Amino acid sequence: MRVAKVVGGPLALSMIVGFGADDLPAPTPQLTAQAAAAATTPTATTLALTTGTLRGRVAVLPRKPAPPTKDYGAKPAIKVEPAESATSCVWISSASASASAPLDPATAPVARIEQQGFQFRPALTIVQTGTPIVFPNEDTMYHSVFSYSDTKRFDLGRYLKGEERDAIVFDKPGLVQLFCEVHEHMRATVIVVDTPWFARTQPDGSFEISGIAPGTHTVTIWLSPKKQVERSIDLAAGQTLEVDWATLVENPSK
Ligand SMILES: [Cu+2]
Repeated sequence: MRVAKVVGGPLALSMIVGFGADDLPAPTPQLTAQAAAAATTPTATTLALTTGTLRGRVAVLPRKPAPPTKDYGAKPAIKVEPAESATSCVWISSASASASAPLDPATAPVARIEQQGFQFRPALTIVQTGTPIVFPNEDTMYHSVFSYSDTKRFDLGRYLKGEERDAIVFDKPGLVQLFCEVHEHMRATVIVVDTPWFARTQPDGSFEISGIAPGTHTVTIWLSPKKQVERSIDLAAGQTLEVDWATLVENPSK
């Protein structure tokens, strides 16, 4: 049978099901590659069956306004772009010691917070403990990133576009507020969490976290440095749990 011989895998079969045996086209290299890829990703399938997904919406509060942009005395005058839209963060506390262990900074993915348009981008970042973050300057003038937060204190000093600074490793869970010593209006927040299951929402509050171990978990919804809310979920293997917590600020008892 020509059909059975073409390529293996469910993708290839579903794509050729509409053809009669006589008008079946020869498989293209691209089709073969797709089928091979589908056949060699059992890990993703296994993960989907053994873990769960949390998806939904949470509230997003307006961000506390930063001080107004001053005349910083730059010549020519700097062009300050609008700050990013406000977002929230969601994370799921892990009861598993291995999942909640800090990442090894040597192998952890490096996060990035740019200074661009005289704003931090992103303005809100969530990372797992142990994650290094780099702070590249993408503007044409000096920035000087620093934090006085107990969770992570550092001061990168003044540097220009293209000048490298070492990554900062965020090695303790907690909240870090970032500032620029040159531009008083620039603000950003980093949330460091002891869990691999976290998300930063879209500006409309939507989010999705996958790969979560089944069980009963506490979900933390971070809305501002002074406002976070907890919820409990029961998640089964293979389940996608849909939640709507968009109004939880108005109804805190809900
Ligand atoms: Cu700056």
